[in-house]
Amino acid sequence: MPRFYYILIIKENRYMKSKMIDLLNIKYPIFQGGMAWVADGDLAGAVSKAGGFGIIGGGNAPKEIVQKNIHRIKEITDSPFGVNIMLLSPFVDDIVDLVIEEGVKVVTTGAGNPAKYMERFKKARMVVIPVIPSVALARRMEKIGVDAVIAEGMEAGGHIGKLTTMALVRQVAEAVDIPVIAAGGIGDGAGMAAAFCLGAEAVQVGTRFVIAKESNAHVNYKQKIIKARDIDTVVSAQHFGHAVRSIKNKLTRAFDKAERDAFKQENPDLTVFEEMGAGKLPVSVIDGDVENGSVMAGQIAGLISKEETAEEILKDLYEGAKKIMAQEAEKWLEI
Ligand code: TUI
Repeated sequence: MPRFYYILIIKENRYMKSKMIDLLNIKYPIFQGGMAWVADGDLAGAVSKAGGFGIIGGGNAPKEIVQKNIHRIKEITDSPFGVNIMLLSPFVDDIVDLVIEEGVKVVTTGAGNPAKYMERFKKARMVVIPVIPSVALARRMEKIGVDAVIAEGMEAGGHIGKLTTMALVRQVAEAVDIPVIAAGGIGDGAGMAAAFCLGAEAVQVGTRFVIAKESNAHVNYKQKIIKARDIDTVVSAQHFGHAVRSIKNKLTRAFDKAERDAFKQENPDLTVFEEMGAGKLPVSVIDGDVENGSVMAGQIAGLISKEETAEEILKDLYEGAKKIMAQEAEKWLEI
């Protein structure tokens, strides 16, 4: 009588197919936006540890601060993470040196064209994923050898382009052969599912992670997002600087007035508009002055109401998208 040995093969839980899961070796195809002042080592570490893709926001911070955050994330987790390089930063060259020195494997870029750094990134065998606001820039980025692009619509918080996520993601996905990550206006599973239907291989979520339990953003900032309605964000400095979306407050009203005044003058003083940027961000994120500081947030803020851990947010997004995809598939089956 032969003996049967049963070998129990415990398979790791299988997740969906996505080129970004394979490229970055992550569990969920969900990036946490590299938000200046908010996306520090603690937040990005919590997201990466839970299986998402945590990104440290370089913003306008000097090298030492970004380095501290990189060291912090390495303390929290061995999981993959990235650093966002904000190309308008006065310290951009230092941050490029830093990510290479620190052996950071993935960079995302924002607010410009990263072409002049590509050779160095590629020599260091880094994965490069720029944010792009148009099809033309997506095509140019594909030509210079980036690994994927983040198509960020104007629903996003912070510095934005002109197209909506719906129009941009679809057109970029048709135009390039590299993977597309959708961003702007995505805050739950339904938004995530919609992005995948448009051709995205992953999503990037910002505003919902601002109110994560592991986020060090000031409680006043978090409360502003929790209380915001769909119509409570506005775009400032659209005509005289870098367009920025944030929650309406005293600062945005001052900018509205400055814009109206500038329109009336032949040679308006534009220096006032530069201040709308990162200079006013720590006033709200760190000091909690949400009237005089810039409360950058996306249009999806109206949907975001609960402080949860990064892990809960990732699970809710993924499981929510999965459920909706299954429900829709059922409806679409031909009888
Ligand atoms: O960069 C962001 N969001 C940001 S950056 C930031 S800090 C800041 N604040 C005020 C003014 C300026 C910076 C706060 N939020 N998102 C990614 C993003 N990139 N949005 C738009 C773009 C973009 C725009 C133009 C990317 C490339 C681009 O290329 C123009 C060119 O050079 O061809």
